[in-house]
Order: sequence, then C-alpha cells, then structure tokens
Amino acid sequence: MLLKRHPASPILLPDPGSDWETYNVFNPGVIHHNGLFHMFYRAQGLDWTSRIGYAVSEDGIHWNRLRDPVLEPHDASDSRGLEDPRIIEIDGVFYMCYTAYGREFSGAGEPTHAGGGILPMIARSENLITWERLGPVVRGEDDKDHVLFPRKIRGRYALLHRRWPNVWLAYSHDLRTWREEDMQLLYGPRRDDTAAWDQKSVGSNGVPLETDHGWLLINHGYNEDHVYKFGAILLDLEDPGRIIRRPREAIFAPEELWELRGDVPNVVFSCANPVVNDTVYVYYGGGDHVIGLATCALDELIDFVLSA
Ligand code: BMA
Repeated sequence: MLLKRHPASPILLPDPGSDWETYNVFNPGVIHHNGLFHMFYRAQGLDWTSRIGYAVSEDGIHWNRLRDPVLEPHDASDSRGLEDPRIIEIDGVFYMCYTAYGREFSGAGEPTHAGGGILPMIARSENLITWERLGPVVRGEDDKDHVLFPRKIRGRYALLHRRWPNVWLAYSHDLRTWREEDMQLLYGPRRDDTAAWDQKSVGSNGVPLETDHGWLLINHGYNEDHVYKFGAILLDLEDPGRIIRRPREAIFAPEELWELRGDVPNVVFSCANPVVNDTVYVYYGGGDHVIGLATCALDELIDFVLSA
C-alpha cells in the first residue's frame, strides 16, 4: 500500500480518566499552522455523544490535549453529537466542516445517521478554540463527509459533500447559502465492478491538496463487506467538476488489529491529510476507536495518480 503507518501509531487513545473521551477518539481534522499541528478530534465518552476535542503538537506525533471539548451539543439539531471535523484556513479565518447528529428531522420514526437526523454543518473561528456556527449545506437528507477547498475557485467557495452514495461538488458566495443549481454530481461508487474496493459507497477524506497537476483528493469507499479503504483522485484546478484521473487501486486498507476490530470493525476513516515538508500526513480513525497516522511523500502520491 502506498501509505505507510507511522510506527508510533496509534498516536492518540481514549482517556479513561475523562467523562467525554472515555471510550473512543477518532476521525480527526488536522491543520498545520504557524509551525504547529492542530488537531480536532471526535470523542465519545460516558454518554456516547460525540464531541470535538482539541490537541496540539510540534511534530505531529506527540500531542497535548485540552481538558474540555471545543465543540459540543447546543440544541436539538446536534443533541446526539458532532462528528468528523475537517479544517481549512482562508485569509486568517478557520472553517470547520462537521456533521451534526440531532433529533430534529423530517420523516417517520427515529432519526438515524442514514436519514434526516444529520446536518452537514460549517463553523468559523479566528482562534481555533471558539467556534461560531454558520449553518448547514443542505437539510433533510443523508449528506455528510463535506469538506471545503482551501481557497476560493473563480471567486466562490467550493465544497465536496456526500449525498449517499455519491460525492457532489457545490459552490457558495458566502458559505451560508448553498443553492441546488450550484451543485453537481462528481463521482460515485464503482457499482458495476463487483471486485472494486469502493463498490458500494464513496466519500471525501481530508482537504483537497493543490498541486501543479490539479486538486489531489484522498477519498474513501467501501464494498458490500463494509471494509473501508482509501483511494486518490485528481481534479482540474480551475474546474474541479472535471476528473483528470481516478486510479482503480486503493492506497490504504485496514490491517492492524485496532483497525480490524475496535468499536466498528474494518474501518480506517480519515478527515485530514496536511502536507508538511513534502510529506502527506494522513490522520485517521482506526475501528472508530483510536487515531492512527500513515504517511507518504507527496511526489509519490502524485506519480501514482498520474500513472493510473
Ligand atoms: C461513517 C461516518 C464515520 C465512521 C464510519 C465508520 O458513516 O459516520 O464517522 O467512522 O461511518 O463507522
């Protein structure tokens, strides 16, 4: 596999001494800013509700965590938890995409992750600790795994989001209004290819990487057996609605015990791939239980995608 586990993995574990991160820490967003790695991770404790914790590191491997979460439920729209943060910075302002899981929904029965109980949310911060909620991208559908591009494209903010089981591209002038006419289907699972690792569903990982060849995306998918793997995709820089390459081969798969077991089996799930000194740092949740790190040289990843 192209991505190699860092030998220190898993690099962050649940804290049995805490009430909100007792059981699971996973799926972190990470941004490298002013020489430090800033991590926002999903944590589940005694009430099994996801909160967003913060940790900081000089080397990306050893972390100092804040005692309290930086984001937690505040009303019925997110009372069941805040999940899977992805972070960008534009002009000194940080934006976090996260999934709110709540009780507010339109439909019959109880809300579930696969229904109207989730909202793909965007929040903003100027200091990484206090966050203001801007609002959701869409309402009333199974839509998550949303991630902003790290700069405006032709004057508008651009975002990838997953309308199950496909990935869509969307544009907005202000991050609050996302119009249906500014959205388009980008790619979907390889449904006709029964041997494909991404045969059932696909979604985005971390923030798209701007390279000379195009936007480099690391993405995820799963098959009928619900085994999560990562792949890579290259999009046109000025028109990310155009796919340049989509290799068939996966670049990472669950192999370690803490990826094959955990709270949910056979899961590697990533919301972060910052590049520092030409190395791609892929942070990911293993088994929805702990946080791992896998890396590769940016050049190698580009060569892999271009040679597909
Ligand atoms: C997805 C998300 C992730 C999770 C994954 C595997 O739908 O909810 O947070 O890691 O399922 O359980």
